[in-house]
Amino acid sequence: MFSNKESFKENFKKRVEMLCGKSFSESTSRDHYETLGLMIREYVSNDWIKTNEKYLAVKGKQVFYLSIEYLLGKLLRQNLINLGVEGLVEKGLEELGIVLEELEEIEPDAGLGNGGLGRLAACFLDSLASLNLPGHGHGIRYKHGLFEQKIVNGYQVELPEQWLRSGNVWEIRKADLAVQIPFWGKVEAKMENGRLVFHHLHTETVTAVPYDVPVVGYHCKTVNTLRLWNAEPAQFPINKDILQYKRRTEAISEFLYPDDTHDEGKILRLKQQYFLVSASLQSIIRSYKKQHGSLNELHQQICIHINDTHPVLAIPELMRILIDEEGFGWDEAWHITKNTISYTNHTTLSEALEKWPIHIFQPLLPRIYMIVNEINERFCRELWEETPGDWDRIAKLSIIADGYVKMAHLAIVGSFSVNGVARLHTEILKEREMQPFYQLFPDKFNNKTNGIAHRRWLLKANPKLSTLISERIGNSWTSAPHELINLLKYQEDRSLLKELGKIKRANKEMLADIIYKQNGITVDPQAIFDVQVKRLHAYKRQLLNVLHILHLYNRILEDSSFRMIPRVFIFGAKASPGYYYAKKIIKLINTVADKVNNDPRVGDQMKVIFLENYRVSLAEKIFTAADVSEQISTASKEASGTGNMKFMINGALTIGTLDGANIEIHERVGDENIFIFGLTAEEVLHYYRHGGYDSDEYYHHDSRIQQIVDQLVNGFFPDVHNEFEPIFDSLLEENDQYFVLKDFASYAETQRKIGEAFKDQISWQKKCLVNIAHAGYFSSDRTIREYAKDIWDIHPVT
Ligand code: 26V
Repeated sequence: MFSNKESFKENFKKRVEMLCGKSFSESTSRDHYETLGLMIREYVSNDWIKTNEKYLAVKGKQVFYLSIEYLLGKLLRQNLINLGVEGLVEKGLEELGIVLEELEEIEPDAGLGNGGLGRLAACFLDSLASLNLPGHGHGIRYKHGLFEQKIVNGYQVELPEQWLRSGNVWEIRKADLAVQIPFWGKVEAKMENGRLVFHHLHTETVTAVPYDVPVVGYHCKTVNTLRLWNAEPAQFPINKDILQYKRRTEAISEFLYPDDTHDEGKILRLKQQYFLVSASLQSIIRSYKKQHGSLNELHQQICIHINDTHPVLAIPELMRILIDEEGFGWDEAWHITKNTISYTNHTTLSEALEKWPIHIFQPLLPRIYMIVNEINERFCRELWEETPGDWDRIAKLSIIADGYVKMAHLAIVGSFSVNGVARLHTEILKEREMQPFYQLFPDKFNNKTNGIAHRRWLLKANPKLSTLISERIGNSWTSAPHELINLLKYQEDRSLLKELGKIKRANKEMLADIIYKQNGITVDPQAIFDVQVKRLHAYKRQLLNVLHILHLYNRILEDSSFRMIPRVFIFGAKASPGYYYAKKIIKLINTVADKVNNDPRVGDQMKVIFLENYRVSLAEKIFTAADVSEQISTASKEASGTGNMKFMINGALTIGTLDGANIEIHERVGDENIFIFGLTAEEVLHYYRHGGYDSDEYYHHDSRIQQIVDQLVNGFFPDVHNEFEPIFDSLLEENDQYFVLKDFASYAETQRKIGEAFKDQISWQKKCLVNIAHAGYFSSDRTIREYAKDIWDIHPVT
């Protein structure tokens, strides 16, 4: 049906009428979107089946990627591109009077993730399929993805997101593959045939129904599977309140958690985690047994990767299946489990490391708790035998301590590989946060610097730039992103550099239109587009950016000779609904924006824009239109960052700290092509350990800082008295944990240099070109190849 344009058109028209039960002339854009989606699904189904058959036949190792989040965004155009039929379909539709872009608008973003971690999982799926690697995702089919953000009077307001409202063309419900997930109840131990056997009784059981989504590889025949689990009532219990049971059950896959900061709903979060893990493992083991019979060699045939600690219950769940259901002894089961599971750590922030109170864990998952307890006791016994009497060490390493189960400890002890997501992050894990574990298991620790799906973030998001690149270096970079390095040859090619500038300009015009539509503000595409888009967190320091804007505003008002290279400061960020401080920062950005944008004295020198409801599809339009990429986290805090790579590959220049993957970007592009400022991780960690930072000093000795900090509370923003006191206090009373004031001078000076550098457009574009050329390394194809080789031991199946 996609073999040529005419047959596509023919087919499409016929199907619209068949599927929608109306004549083609009466059909709507939604009819067209759905028909096209179903055609694509039908088209890939053959390769999908064949891919699974191949994986069975080849008998090589397979990986199952378990993640509580997948931030997929939209799939329509990416699928067309990967299938190699985008041009044909776009043209064919056009001849039928249909604009593909309008159909894309109809597709809702699949926003089953919070930020970097969930988007990474989505990028990995693209790379796995595109590299013909046998790798499948398992996740939860949340009815409501990440909340929709509205800005009302400068404040964030959250609305439930409704991506499934009109159905989802990409999924197939597989009711026959449903599995049962038990919660609560009691465990009974019995001697049976000379063996202690455990029965989990009086449970409340939930049915997990899989919905499969095809993951289409780029220009290849591989179609992998993302299996998303939906929670549904099992057989209705007698003598129970049926409605309440139904509600409790369905709640499990109702909402994506927007954070883990709050106690309320904690049981539900743990239920989600076990639900994902148990459903995934039951399904993996069932098909494994069909293929292999026994589970003796499980660890040689499959790998189960856990994306952060959220799916760490895979460890005790696999133990449970091996022991309780398959009759393995403890030691054998432990050997298999430990060698099947691998784990990625995504943060060292202590407040983000998961731990579960025993009083919640034990009653909800009694058998799983017993197993975790046994793992812990055996582990502590080993520690004791190694260093008898060293209680301190045992207390530090123990999986269960102080009434909590520490999920990262369980993940490290129960897996064969622990990786960080950028070199600095892995070093901090090894040398500081997880140092005693590193000493114990040095061989488990390894680094896998993150990457991004260049086929989404460049090829799809930025068609103009992609075309220009292909004209110069050929189009094999789409499958071999390191070939982008060949662009370095063109550093002195003025015509190419000018072309680059023109493309950026066109993308900026498109973003300016969006800004006008959403915010009613006109921005000048000639100005520097300076962008910070990411989740709102104190450590990411959106505050540093907005305080600097306030300072520039003060200068414009006070110094009539001061002229700025015009800039548009663009923000996009969601704050966790319960994260009070983050919400204050959003209000501050919008308050500063109001003041700056409405002051005629500022004129065109600057504008401040907060784009509401930042999400994947909006991100695609923002990254391509940015000149400056803000990556300004307090050094040591951002594990990797991936937005930094998305900006880079679209030719934006980074202003950044030596944090996360910024360090590796800096190393590749060199001092000339990036703007680095601020404290190093070592300096930050030294302050944390030994003290010596006094934010008051910076307040008293830098009049610029004093002025902006005072403006937070002195009535400068007249309608919002007291509003920003918590921010003021965080800077002075709480001694500025994130070193905003300490890094201010260096940030301001570096921003000044950026303004200067922008004046020479040819030299600026040359820097952009060098960034694009080096971005190939940060493709998730490279990252996934490293996982495949060093951790999973999986190989392409073609
Ligand atoms: C979560 C929370 C929740 C409680 C409050 C504090 C806090 C701080 C951080 C987090 C993030 C948890 C895990 C995560 O999303 N990490 C991100 O993973 C990305 C992909 O590896 C990486 O690029 C980001 O640097 C990292 O923050």
